[in-house]
Amino acid sequence: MATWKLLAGVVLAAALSAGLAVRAAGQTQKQGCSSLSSLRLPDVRISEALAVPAAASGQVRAAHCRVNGVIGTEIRFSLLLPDSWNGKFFMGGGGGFVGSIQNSAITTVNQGYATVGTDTGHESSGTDASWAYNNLERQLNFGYLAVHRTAEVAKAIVASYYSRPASRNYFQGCSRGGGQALMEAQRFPEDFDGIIAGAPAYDWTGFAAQMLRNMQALFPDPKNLTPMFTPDALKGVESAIVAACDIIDGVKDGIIDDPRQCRFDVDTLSSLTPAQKKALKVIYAPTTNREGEIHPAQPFGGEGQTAGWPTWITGTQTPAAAGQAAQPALCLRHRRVQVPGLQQPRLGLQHLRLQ
Ligand SMILES: [Ca+2]
Repeated sequence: MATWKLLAGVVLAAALSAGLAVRAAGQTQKQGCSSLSSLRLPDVRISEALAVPAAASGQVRAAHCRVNGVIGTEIRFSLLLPDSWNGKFFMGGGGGFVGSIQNSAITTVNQGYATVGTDTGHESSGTDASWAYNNLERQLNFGYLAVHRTAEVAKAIVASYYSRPASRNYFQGCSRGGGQALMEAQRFPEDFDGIIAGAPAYDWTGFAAQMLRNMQALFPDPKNLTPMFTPDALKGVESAIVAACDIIDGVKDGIIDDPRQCRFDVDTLSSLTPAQKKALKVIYAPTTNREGEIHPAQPFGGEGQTAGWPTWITGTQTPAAAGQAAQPALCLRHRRVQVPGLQQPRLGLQHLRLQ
């Protein structure tokens, strides 16, 4: 009997204790959110710590504590700490040149993850790289440091807020975010337990050289930045290539399974001008400098896709084309690739010499 009483007492005490702990945790979290604004971390300024109620619609629906802040000079981040935490942390990457706080894993907060995103240390549109000019700190932040520092700071805030560190830490990103993912895996393998690298733009220097080379071919006169190819012309190129190479994989379905197997002579495209053919031959060739290949050739296929060539290769309008031309020069300078003409880069096509 005494044993039963003792056991019941222990169970009751445990249940009460757990219940009190849950209530205390809820109260503590709400108070804890606003108190995070006074959390002191080295080289970190917390600009906002706000309890956000649950929402019925939108990307972020779970009730959470939002912590915005700045690391170092200008690495901005936004961390979401859900009221119902699953004990884990999930960081999401950004796209292009980032330039605004982006978090491709932001919806994981609805599953209970604490999640963070960063602008990688500068403010710009995703296709503008002018922020990098003569600013080594921003270049390094964007190159690899901002994601790492944001992860470290976010994990410290998570541990402070929930009174224990996350049991698992994950990262996922696509495009530039995929490149961030691989950079993390290579440089800071302790940061995350699991990493998803989607369509990783990992050879930033290589494809920046390729983009630059393409710009030179497509805009031979730097005073004339009118795109050389209309969307219809690009669709014509794509149709001819698909017609020639679709069947190589054995199935005529409009898809070239392996573009590397495709052989196509652009001189057979009778609707194109000699200048257009010349530019295409450059684009379909590897990018090289005196030391050899910098980046593989652009594969055949996808020329007529709106989100493909017009956006990333040929340009859709004059300002975009001019902007794209300027970006690779900045990237190349950052990585100190020895490309003739780029040792003293200037923002003009006439100064750039790629082989
Ligand atoms: Ca096929």
